[in-house]
Amino acid sequence: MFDNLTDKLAGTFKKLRGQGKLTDRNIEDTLKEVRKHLLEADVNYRVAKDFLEAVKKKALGQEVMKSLSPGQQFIKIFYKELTDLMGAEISDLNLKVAPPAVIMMTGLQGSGKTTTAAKIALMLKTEKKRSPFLVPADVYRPAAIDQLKVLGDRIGVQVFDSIPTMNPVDIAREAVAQAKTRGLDTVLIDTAGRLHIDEELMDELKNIKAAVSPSEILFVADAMTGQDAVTVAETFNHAIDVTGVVLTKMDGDARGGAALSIKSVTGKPIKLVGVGEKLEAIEAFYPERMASRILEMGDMLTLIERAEKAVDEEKAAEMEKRLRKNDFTMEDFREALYQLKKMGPLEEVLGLIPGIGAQVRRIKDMTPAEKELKKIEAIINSMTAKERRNYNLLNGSRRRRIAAGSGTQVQDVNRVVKQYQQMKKMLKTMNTRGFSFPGMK
Ligand SMILES: Nc1nc2c(ncn2[C@@H]2O[C@H](COP(=O)(O)OP(=O)(O)OP(=O)(O)O)[C@@H](O)[C@H]2O)c(=O)[nH]1
Ligand SMILES: [Mg+2]
Repeated sequence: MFDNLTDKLAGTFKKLRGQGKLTDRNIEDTLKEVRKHLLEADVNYRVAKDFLEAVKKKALGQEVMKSLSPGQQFIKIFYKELTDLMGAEISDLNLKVAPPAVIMMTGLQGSGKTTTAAKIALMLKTEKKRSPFLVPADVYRPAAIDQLKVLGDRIGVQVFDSIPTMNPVDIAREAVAQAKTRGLDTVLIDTAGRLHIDEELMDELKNIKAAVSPSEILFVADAMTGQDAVTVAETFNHAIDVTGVVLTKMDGDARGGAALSIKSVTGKPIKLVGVGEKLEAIEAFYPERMASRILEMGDMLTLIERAEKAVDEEKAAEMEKRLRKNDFTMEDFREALYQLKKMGPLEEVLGLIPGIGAQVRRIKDMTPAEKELKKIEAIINSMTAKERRNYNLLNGSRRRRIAAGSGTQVQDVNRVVKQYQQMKKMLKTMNTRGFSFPGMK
């Protein structure tokens, strides 16, 4: 999802590394590149422009934070604005009305209305303990009614028995009446798609809306169609005042344009995203998570925030210097563990670092509790200064001596050496990915 955009942004942000601070000049350069990336990702021109202006204003007004590098500072601002652009908050489906709540699915042909109707039904049934009623109101395409019946059967959800000669408005009205008698609390109306927007379709949707007063009118958009989806959403919204957007096919190689522009253009939140053909493949839309996925930073910002509070800047700077020289020693390792510990449970902290979370999960021994930390310290203290600077000196007999000296086992010493190596590797990974150790510049 949005891989291309993610890579390009990372490339641009990386250039901020090695810069002393954010200046008019490097902010301008960065924004120019970002603008190109956004337009290439098919983000609406005006949306991109407004967005970049907001980022610029914040970046220029940013007070200098000692513990953050320019790249980190910029990413922090960028991330916040990106989240706001997509809606800032999670928008749940509004079903808090006298039952049955009615959800109307709208959108162009092939956008995923029918599939999404079934997905939502399944989600409401399993997660919200609701009893959905699927209603095929597409009487134009011969197989449309059957398509929904098959899906309903598969997920054990009742389907209204639409007859192709019925009028879609009557179908909707009758389905709602039937839902009441059947004791079903959520009616999902699957409307017909069109290749293009036309008056007739809009009138039909308006009439259905007037007949059954849906609490949700969802515009289903194919994320792969980028800005086109946004234009169409605008038209639908004008005509029938939609309540939210579902972006489908986010599992494909959508470029991001639709996801990034649609909220800003229509003023309507993205509520759900479709991430596959399977009926389970639907997720709530979290603007924050999406922004962090786009920037591929795990929860880098949480980490940045904690780092601001906890890291001893002098020590961090010292460590950074050594790291630069690829000279991260056992002593630095010990120090790093203490610094990280101040930010919270080590595993959790490391898990927040992009590209490292997964690595950490693989390393089972990576959670030294207080006790474990003491042990590590004892082991490192039992090494000679030379060994701490060059762990290659730690041969078998030295390791046995160190174990004896620190009251531990050889396996413990081996493990510490291994953890040290892993930490060193991780820091290197962070470096090459354009991130530095919290508090380092
Ligand atoms: N990969 C992927 N495919 C999807 C997703 N949602 C829908 N599809 C596929 O898109 C195609 C069209 O889906 P439908 O649900 O039939 O679309 P529709 O809007 O009801 O189409 P019409 O009724 O013809 O207007 C189907 O092949 C679906 O399997 C999704 O989130 N991911
Ligand atoms: Mg359909």
